[in-house]
Amino acid sequence: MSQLTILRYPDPRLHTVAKPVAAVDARLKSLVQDMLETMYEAEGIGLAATQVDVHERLVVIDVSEGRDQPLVLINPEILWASDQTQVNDEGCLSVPGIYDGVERSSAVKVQALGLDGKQQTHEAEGLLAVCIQHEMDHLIGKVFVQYLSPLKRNRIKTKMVKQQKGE
Ligand code: K2U
Ligand code: ZN
Repeated sequence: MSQLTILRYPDPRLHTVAKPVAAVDARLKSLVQDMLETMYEAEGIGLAATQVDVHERLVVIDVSEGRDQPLVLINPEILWASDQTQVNDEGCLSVPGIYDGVERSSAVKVQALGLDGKQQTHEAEGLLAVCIQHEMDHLIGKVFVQYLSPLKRNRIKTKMVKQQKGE
């Protein structure tokens, strides 16, 4: 297993639209393990393949207290999202140190392949629902700061660029 480099906003590669995973094979299973190691090390509760510059429809999530219940979603599709919404403070491993409110559906039903290659369906609410929606945004090239005002987004972009220049 190895730790992967997480792309930092405003890296344009974060805006790549991911393609479907073609096969749940040894390559993919190795990538999943590397993504989980990277997520746990970064103290995240989710990570999308887009964030590690792999542009395939794959996310890993673990919202458990014990950080020992990983959820792997391959080719995830949202089947249903509640009309009821909630504003939650969100962060992102690709936008370190930035947190702001984002409105999302309070509950979702998602279908995906598991690591066994079999179709599975998950009904989620609360933090898991937020995380699933956040990660699936990554797969279509969307970063949570795009829900914020242009003023806020430009300030965040300037801050991230300075951070990466070591200023
Ligand atoms: O995609 C990512 O960068 C992972 C996010 C997922 C996430 C964002 C917003 C709300 C829930 C999950 C990171 O885990 S951001 C760090 C974090 C950790 C715990 C709770 C919220 C955010
Ligand atoms: Zn993120």
